[in-house]
Amino acid sequence: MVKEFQFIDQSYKPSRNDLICLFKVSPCGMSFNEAVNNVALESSVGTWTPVASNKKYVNKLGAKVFAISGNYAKIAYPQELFEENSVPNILSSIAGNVFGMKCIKGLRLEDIKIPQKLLKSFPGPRYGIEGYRKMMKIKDRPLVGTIVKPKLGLKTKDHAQVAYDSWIGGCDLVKDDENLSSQKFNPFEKRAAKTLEMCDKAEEETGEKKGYLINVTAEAMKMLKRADLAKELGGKFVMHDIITAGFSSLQTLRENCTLGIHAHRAMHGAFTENPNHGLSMMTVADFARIAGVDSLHIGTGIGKMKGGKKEVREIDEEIEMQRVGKTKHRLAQDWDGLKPVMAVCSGGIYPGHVPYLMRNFGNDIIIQAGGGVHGHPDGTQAGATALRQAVDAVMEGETLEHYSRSHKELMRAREYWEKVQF
Ligand code: CAP
Ligand code: MG
Repeated sequence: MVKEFQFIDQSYKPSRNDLICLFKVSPCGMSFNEAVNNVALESSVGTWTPVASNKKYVNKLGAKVFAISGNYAKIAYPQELFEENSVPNILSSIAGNVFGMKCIKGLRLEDIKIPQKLLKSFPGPRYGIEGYRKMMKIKDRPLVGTIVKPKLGLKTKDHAQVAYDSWIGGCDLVKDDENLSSQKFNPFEKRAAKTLEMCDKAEEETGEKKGYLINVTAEAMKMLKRADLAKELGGKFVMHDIITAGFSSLQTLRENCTLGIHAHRAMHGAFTENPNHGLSMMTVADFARIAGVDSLHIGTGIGKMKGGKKEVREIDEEIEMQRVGKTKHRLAQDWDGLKPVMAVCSGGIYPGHVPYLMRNFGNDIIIQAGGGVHGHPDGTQAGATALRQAVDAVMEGETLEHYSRSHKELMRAREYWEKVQF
């Protein structure tokens, strides 16, 4: 182990061209400085011993630990260390081997700050919030969405019918569940044709724009074929499981598909939930924004999934604002014109949650409920109407209690779920 802390320089002032990482470090069997020095060297140009094959010019690419506060350290990486427009390449350095080293008991990448030139090499969202609003002709209210439930098992005809009932009831968006791709009971091609046909029918009958977020997650070539088919059939959106498929797959989709990209984060909990080890959802959101998703699940602060209000709000700001300030777990970032991503609040949501979500996360969100629509005592259409009514109530400055006196779907939903707490 290198004794001299070659990769620690607290007098170093990071340049505008450095990528900055905020790490929480829990050393194992050595001092904090020794451990963080190892993190810096292993995530940039070094290994456990000096190597004779090294060249002087390589040293300037070495990462520098320039700030240490408690068990947090900030590390600066020259942007030349990374390939432009490649999320997997950056992750393989800053989030690669370092998580498996014996010298740490825990290591958590809390946030990254991306320098301008590297940032500019990424496409960012094609549509984002404004693009979605234009496509859906919805000026300022939250978008109302649902997920077809049960999440797996429905045959294509029934899947399309549930989607149709949701749109007719008042949902703007209907999405596939994260684990529905092209299983035998509901093959992709048939599902795309039937459900987009129902989407068109619902648009005609309601006079409103409707969207189907069809899950194209699959092996890269199959994924692109599916995205092309969705476009051919008049689709506006595709959905992608950005963690299980990976950022390389997401970048392939962004580069080759001109539809709106809805990002699901299934499996993120495997590495975002441990406060002492892994990657924060904030870091995942940074990479999702630069890679070019248009909408991203970020949590709710109130539903069935983990993630407190403060954490979710900070992530919401990170994907929506042009400049974000630093906080304990977040680095300042200038997004330099990259389009804002639409936040998706989903997971155990029902109409009663709507005022909380709009109060805490604003109107530029997709409020999405699966059980909270299809579990309505009067069925899917009434469930969709109740969710839409809840949004309308808040937009009109009314309490749900008062609004539901004249809106029975909402009244029924509130009575039915009023005791549910997560
Ligand atoms: C929600 C959901 C979403 C979660 C994902 C589910 O269904 O379809 O995948 O929201 O979590 O399968 O659980 P319900 P997150 O509305 O029926 O709960 O948004 O936190 O990534
Ligand atoms: Mg789901």
